[in-house]
Amino acid sequence: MVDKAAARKVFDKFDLNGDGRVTAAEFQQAMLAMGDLDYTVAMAQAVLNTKDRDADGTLSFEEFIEVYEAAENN
Ligand SMILES: [Ca+2]
Ligand SMILES: [Ca+2]
Repeated sequence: MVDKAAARKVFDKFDLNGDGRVTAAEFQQAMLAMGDLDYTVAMAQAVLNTKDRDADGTLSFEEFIEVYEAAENN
């Protein structure tokens, strides 16, 4: 069961421009900000590709939850 409030806080950190969508560039920037300095846009794009269910090129909050959930279970 996902803690949606906690996931929302993380999502807000990733959604740098606050438009409710996380792009690959935003995803990478957030990973860098969290100290993962080797994280590349290509890596962010790979995550995005597997979770972007509606194929709009960005992660919505609902799509992001899956990433969050996967990270939590790691
Ligand atoms: Ca955004
Ligand atoms: Ca999407």
